[in-house]
Amino acid sequence: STLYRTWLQYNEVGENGFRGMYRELLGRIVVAGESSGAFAAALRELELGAKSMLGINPEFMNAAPSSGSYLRIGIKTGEASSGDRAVSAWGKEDEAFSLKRFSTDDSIRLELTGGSSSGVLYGVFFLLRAIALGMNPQELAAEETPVNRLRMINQWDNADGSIERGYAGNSIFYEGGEIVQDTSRIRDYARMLASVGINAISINNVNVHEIETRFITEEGLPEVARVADVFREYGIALFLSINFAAPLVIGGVGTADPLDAEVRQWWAETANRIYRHIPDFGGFVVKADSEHRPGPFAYGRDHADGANMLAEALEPHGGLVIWRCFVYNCMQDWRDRSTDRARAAYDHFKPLDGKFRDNVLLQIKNGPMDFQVREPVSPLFGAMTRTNQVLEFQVTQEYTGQQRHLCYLVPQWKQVLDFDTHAVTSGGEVKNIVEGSLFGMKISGVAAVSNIGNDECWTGHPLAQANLYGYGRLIWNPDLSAEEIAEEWARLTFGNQPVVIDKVLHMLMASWSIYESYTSPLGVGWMVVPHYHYGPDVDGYEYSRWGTYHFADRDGIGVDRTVASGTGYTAQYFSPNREMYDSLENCPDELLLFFHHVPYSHRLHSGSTVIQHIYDTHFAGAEAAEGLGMVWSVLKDRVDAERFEAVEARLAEQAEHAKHWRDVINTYFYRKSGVPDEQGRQIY
Ligand code: BDP
Repeated sequence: STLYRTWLQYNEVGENGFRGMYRELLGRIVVAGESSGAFAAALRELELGAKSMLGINPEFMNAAPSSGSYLRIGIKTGEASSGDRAVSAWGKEDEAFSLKRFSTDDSIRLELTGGSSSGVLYGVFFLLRAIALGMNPQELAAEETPVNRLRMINQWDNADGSIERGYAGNSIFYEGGEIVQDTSRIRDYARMLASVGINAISINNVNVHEIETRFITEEGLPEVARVADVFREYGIALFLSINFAAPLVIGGVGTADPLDAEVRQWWAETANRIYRHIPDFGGFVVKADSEHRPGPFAYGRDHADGANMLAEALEPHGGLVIWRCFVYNCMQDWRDRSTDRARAAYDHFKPLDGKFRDNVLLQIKNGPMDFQVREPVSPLFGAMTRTNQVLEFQVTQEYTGQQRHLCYLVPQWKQVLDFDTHAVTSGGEVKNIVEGSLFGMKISGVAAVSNIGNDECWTGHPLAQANLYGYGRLIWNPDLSAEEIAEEWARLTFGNQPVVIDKVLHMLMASWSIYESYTSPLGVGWMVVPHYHYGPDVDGYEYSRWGTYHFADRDGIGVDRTVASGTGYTAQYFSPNREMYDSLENCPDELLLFFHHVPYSHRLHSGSTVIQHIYDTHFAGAEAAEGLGMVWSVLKDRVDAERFEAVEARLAEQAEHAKHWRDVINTYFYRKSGVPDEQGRQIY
């Protein structure tokens, strides 16, 4: 169905899409060299695209014809395919591709060269995308190298088939405690991921239960290897989330102490076993000492001890340890105002800079809290200069409407990547740090929690497909704009009709700010129903142990994180960010309540008071949410019924829930503050 095919619709291309020329070009495909692995997948994809968009079956040949048009595909001479190497040895050049055009008067020849078979695959997806977008073949030329080396997706799927923070059905990987027998949907997913340049995946939840702990046993591994085979075809390395306590839970070792010789031996043997089954296994993702997960703290060891122990076991095989920095006290005493969850990652990890082995990467969430609709950038970026880093985004919309509300997240990610940490005089943007060259990291990149499940459209909300697409495209090239990406996605997904593109683009680009305006204000975050994280509950977390507070009382609201009177979190940033956030005058409005506790009468740069801003944005946000549905309704008959109705239903639900948010938030603050709305609108 059109829902299932996402952005890989491959609709028939008409004459104004250069059908004739493309038919000639793809009619003959010269394949230089051996085509195995991702190269073979690339050829299959070309065949499919040519058939579906152009109605032809390309003739594959191994020598160039003497005349006429053709496409020649090959791997840069002397380059091995990346599939033959451990992921730690991949280079960006392996995944690069070039597309060169040699046209004559009556023919067009294209030469596609990949740095490896993966490069060929990315080049083919580029070419097919160009055809679908209606690009003129006479203008085709490209030279692309991915900016980030590791471009990863994290599945939070559980073996029982459920998905932690999944909003699009059940897992496509597991059912009833086992890996699914029929892997065809996993293959379709691998193909989707490869089409936007993803090259790594972890296939199980970071919270590892006993059942998934067994994935690394002699019984579990042949099953995992079946999945690795599927991803390998598309140049994607497979990782597993592991349980730090595995030696205890399944190993029969009496401890999981990282400095214990028996434990180290157990992990070394486990690594040997894994690589016997999966020779190009990517490595481990580890959530340790976080939200009740086991970790090195239990043994009085630090995170470097824990990560290095695993790294040593994987090192002979070229594997990586991706160690998450989402470490904080989730059992704090809410009456004690001296603790601040925002400080935790930096406080834990900054002192360990330089202590990690070369094959350890620290995975850092984009913000210091937890994927809120608005947060400052994590101060860890730039603060660690001698440690490999991976930035973590959340594509699944846990706190951003759970795929029931429209929220295109690429603009948010873009802001994070463009944020200047000021760690160096110039060029200290987050994108330059995670890309690796600024501090000479051995390997680094970006990871994100996936938003897919076994729903027909993969992502629950059909328009949420744009987030998965956009994530891949953005981390391949962080200099693309959120708008360019949205437009590409809209064209590939719905075709090139101007009015459709125009409306979809408008909806996507407005959506993040709309969602923000009717939910928690001015960067304070949370105010959601505990545990589910959907829908408003202003005090849901206020008197709990999770460390997520807004401190609203009758006089004011916000978290004081300044140096002089607050938690001192602002000092974790480099100057001048430190001073900017610390100052009530200079702190940007959208983050005001993240950094400062202010009276409701405090005047924002925008000119309105905090309380009036809350009222105004909530009225306007609910109205704008309703407006989204009206924009979409214009597209009836221009988008197929299946997709039209699916989106229409979600937008109707969003409009209703936005009103609920508006009323709960406005009423709460009206009752707390006693300040009436200047415009006298109804607040309950
Ligand atoms: C939070 C989620 C929780 C995850 C945790 C994590 O609420 O389900 O396990 O992050 O990242 O956002 O480990």
